[in-house]
Amino acid sequence: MKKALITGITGQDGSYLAEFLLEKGYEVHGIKRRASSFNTERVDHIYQDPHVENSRFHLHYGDLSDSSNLTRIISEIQPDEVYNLAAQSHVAVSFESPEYTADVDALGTLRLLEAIRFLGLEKKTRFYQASTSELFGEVQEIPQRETTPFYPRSPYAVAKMYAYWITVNYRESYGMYACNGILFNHESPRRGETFVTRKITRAIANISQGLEKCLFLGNMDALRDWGHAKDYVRMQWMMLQQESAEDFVIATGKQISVREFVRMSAAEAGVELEFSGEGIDEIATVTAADSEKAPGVNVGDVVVKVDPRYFRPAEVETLLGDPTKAKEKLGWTPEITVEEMCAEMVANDINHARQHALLKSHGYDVSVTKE
Ligand code: NDP
Ligand code: GDR
Repeated sequence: MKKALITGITGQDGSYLAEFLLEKGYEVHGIKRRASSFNTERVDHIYQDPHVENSRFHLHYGDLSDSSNLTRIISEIQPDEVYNLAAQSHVAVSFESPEYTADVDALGTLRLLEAIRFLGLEKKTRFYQASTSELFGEVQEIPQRETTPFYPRSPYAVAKMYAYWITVNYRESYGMYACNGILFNHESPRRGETFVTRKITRAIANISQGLEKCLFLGNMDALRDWGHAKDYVRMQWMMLQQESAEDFVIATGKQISVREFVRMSAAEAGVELEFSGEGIDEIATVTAADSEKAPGVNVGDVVVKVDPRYFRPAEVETLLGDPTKAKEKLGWTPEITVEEMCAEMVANDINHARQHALLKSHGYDVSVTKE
């Protein structure tokens, strides 16, 4: 039975990857951080009681900032595959906490690679690094492919650039099977609530059910190549099953703006929007609403505004990936379109919103956490 270690198992990708590897028959180990409250919501459904014989799912306390902890965990598990998905993954937050982001996202990767080497596992353990389209930042070529030069635009992206090159360096220096998946944005109903797609689907759902009045966003002109996390974790595994390690761009090859994603999400919730104004004065007004699907909304309501707080000190305006290499060498193509993904996310958030609305109508005090 193959053993995999996933850092960041409690995150969006970690949870989908753990499900995927369990289905493939792996013994799955994950590193979770100590928190003051439970933080395993995304993997609770696959939790297996460690007291049960033959349990194939194990969680270990750990942190990418702690070398001795990582070395001990890897030494105990002796994994065949390590997927390094843990990171301070929020670009805007990396401007607030640049040093922490560098420690975890850049040096954390080095700590894992060095632990594998130090333990003499460099010929046994295969290593996947969660690299990112943010490396392309101020894009030098459209679309972006494996050979496109990097131009990172945030402390997050700069830290991830170190992680990218140290992974290549350990491959070239020590013959390790170590590779980078340069993944473009990928989302799902499990996406963190402060990333823009989930922030939008959640707010639109809440607004449609009368739980919120207005969604505040930053740069609505930003263009992204959005795929579904389920499609992308499959590719993370495929990259570790080749004869030799190589780096791959994973993307859909299509891009839409943040504004378009808002429009699409609202339409899914039965609300038609018209955008007007420019820059910080841009708003979206309801022009039609399905009273059954969206009882909380009326024609004429202004439901989206711009808040400059969400502008970033340096922005990545446009990202569009070229996944040709992944298609030709690995036979990978994404199966879920952005429209299907958006519909799934809105449906999931409307479900939550309806539950909240029901509780509220029965006198319970439900607050909606926002950023
Ligand atoms: P999430 O933010 O959902 O998950 C990040 C995970 O890392 C969580 O499990 C988090 O733990 C954990 N983590 C954070 N800091 C530490 C630390 N110091 N030590 C140990 N664990 C830590 O990210 P995604 O699942 O979306 O992304 C997975 C990886 O892929 C990340 O590295 C991200 O940068 C990268 N990536 C993501 C893309 C995307 O569009 N989703 C695109 C390209 C790359 P906790 O749950 O406790 O917070
Ligand atoms: P990104 O994702 O920065 O691409 O990083 P995010 O969803 O945060 O932003 C995408 C674009 O939307 C614009 N935007 C807003 N973003 C947020 N979060 N909140 C807002 O209110 C808002 N308004 C507009 C942003 O400016 C940006 O242009 C994600 C993360 O998952 C990284 O870890 C990963 O490496 C990259 O995707 C690929």
